[in-house]
This record gives sequence, structure tokens and C-alpha cells, in this order.
Amino acid sequence: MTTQQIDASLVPYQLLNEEGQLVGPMPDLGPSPSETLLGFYRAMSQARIFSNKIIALQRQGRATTFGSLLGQEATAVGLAVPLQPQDWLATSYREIASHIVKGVPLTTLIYSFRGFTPTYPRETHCFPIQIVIGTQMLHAVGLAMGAKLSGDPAVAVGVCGDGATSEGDFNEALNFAGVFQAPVILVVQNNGWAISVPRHRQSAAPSFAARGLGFGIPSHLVDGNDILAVYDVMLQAVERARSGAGPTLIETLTYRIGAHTTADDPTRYRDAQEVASWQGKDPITRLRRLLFAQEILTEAQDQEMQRELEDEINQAASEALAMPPNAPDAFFDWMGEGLSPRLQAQREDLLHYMRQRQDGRE
Ligand SMILES: Cc1ncc(C[n+]2csc(CCOP(=O)(O)OP(=O)(O)O)c2C)c(N)n1
Ligand SMILES: [Mg+2]
Repeated sequence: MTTQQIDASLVPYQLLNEEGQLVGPMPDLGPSPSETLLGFYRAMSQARIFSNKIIALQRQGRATTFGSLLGQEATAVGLAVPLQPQDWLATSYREIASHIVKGVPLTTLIYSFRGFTPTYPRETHCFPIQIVIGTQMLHAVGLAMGAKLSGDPAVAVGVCGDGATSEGDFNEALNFAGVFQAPVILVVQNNGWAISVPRHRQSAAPSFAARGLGFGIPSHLVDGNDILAVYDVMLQAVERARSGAGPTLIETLTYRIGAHTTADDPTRYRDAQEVASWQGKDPITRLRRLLFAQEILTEAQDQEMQRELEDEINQAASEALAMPPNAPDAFFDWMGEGLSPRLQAQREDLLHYMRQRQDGRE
């Protein structure tokens, strides 16, 4: 199926159904399709183990508040795989798996969830998670425009949630991207909820993808629990942007299986049956079924892979927990190439405040 045939209607584009059966042509998986599929499966499994690990660390008082990734692994991995090293990624807190695919080390991520300045390697072209809802969509459009104006072949990707679409920033980002034909892909990860606010409170539009059309942006509604569909649509959108054909909006329809964050209790506002019905659409189970049916993976190999991933994450956690805290003003060093006079003054204010507190204790 080509981009033109995929539309923003109410039927999400799907290639791998809930039973793990192919219902459309396999997308272009490169020279070793089996390896690529195993890579998808590995990255999604890793994201789930990572999420469970940080939640466990938070419960032990060793990590900060954390938003569960459970159930949303296909979107996060599928959107990141088609990106090249020079491409920019600006996401919310729900796309840690995209950051891992983009090359951010596990130790750096875990360290940041201890509450310290995230020291993402510059060459990953990946911004640390954005907590201020929706702003990263503007950042992505700005990065894309910067690339376009300087003749750099990079594209940019901005990812936000369904709740973020009600922010002015989201609408400004779409409008600017459409008018100036920014080489950007804007992804709405629609997981049904914005903390306790259900999706129908965000927009009366039939889909978030449908809203893109009003901005003159080609838009697609995709099954967000189907990694093949997310990857396929993203691959085409990245090629479009890189060829100078402009922006794309993608809505990935998924579901937040876990709590909003470790500070939330979703049993107070949502129906257990709704959660159970989405558990039956699990993105990892779906791909596992396909891999087993195509004899790309066996039960024993799967268990071995899961063990290796657990070991890798436990090892990274031990390293991250042993790292000394960076200075509270370190985040100024990661804001950009040098500091503006205003930011420099803010840094000095912070240092002054910290000295005063220190003096007060002595
Ligand atoms: C500008 C702003 N307003 C409010 C909040 C508080 N807040 C944190 S998460 C959240 C809900 C976001 O929902 P959604 O965009 O659907 O993302 P999800 O958490 O479901 O991935 C809100 C309102 C915030 N972080 N930033
Ligand atoms: Mg949401």
C-alpha cells in the first residue's frame, strides 16, 4: 500500500493483526528481513523490561516518577527505526524506546531517571524527554526548518500524546510545518488517555489524523500496536520529508496499559474491561506470533533473548546507580552552544542560591 492510499479515515492502517497474521504486504525490511523483524522484537522487549525496571527502582526510592511504556512499544520503536543518524528526534516521556533505537545509552537514560541532568550524546540528535506537554512539536518543526534552510539532508520528528493536541503549541507546529513545508514528521501517540482525561474530551474530530488535513498536511491513522504498519508509514513519511515533499502527520492508535506515571492510580477513573480488551492487542505478543509462525524465533531462543535483555538492563542500572550526581547547575551545559546573557544570569542566580543554602546549613 502506498502513502497515497493510506488516509486519515477511521480505519487504522494495519499490516499485522491482533492474532499476529499478516493482513497486507510486508514492508521494505532491508537486505535481511528476518534480522530486521528480530530487531523490532528485541527493541520492543527491551523497552518493556526497561519500563518495569525503572518502576521497580522508583518503588525502592532509587528513581524519580516514571511514565509506564507498557503497551506502547510498537509505536516508539517503529517510528525510530527509519531514522538516520543525522535526523532529529524530539519526544515526550512515553518514547524512551525511540531514544534507545536512536543510540542513547541505557546507563544515560537510567541516570536521568535518578533525577540528574540527562547527558545525551550529541551525535544521537535526540533531545531528552519533554515533560512540558506539546512544546517538542515546535522544537521538531524548528529543527526541520533549520535543516531545510541550511541545506542539510536531515529530517525531524516530533512525538506527542493525544492530550497534547489540545495545546496551542501543537496547532502552531502543524500550521507552521504546513505553510513552510518543513521536512518534519509529527506523530500523535494516541493512547486513549491524558492522565484521567479520556480521548473524547480532547477533540470532536473523528481522529487526530483528520485534523492534519485542515492544516494542509497529508495525514495517516495507523494501528499503533502494529509495528509493521507504524514502520511502513513512517518509512514513507521520512522519504517524503527528505525528498523535499514536506510534512506528514501520523496518528498511532494505541493504549496506555499501565498507570499514567508511578504517581497515578488509574483504577480510580477507568474501566478494567477497557484495559483487558487492549491487553488482547498487545504489540509484542503480536510480533512474537508472527516470528514463531515464520520460524524466525523459537521458544528457547526467545527465553534466551529475554534473559540477555534483563542482564543488560540490570548491568546498566548498576552502573547508573553507582555514578556520582552531576552538579545541579549542570543542565545549563546541555542547553545549547554557549549561554545567552539571560541564561548565564539564571545560572549565577542558581549558584548563588545554592551557596546561601550551604552557608545556612553550616
Ligand atoms: C504544559 C503542561 N500542562 C500540564 C502538564 C501536566 N501533565 C503531565 S502529563 C499530562 C497528560 C498528557 O497526556 P497525553 O498528551 O495524552 O500524553 P500521555 O501521558 O498519555 O502519553 C499532563 C496534563 C504538563 N506536564 N505540561
Ligand atoms: Mg495520552
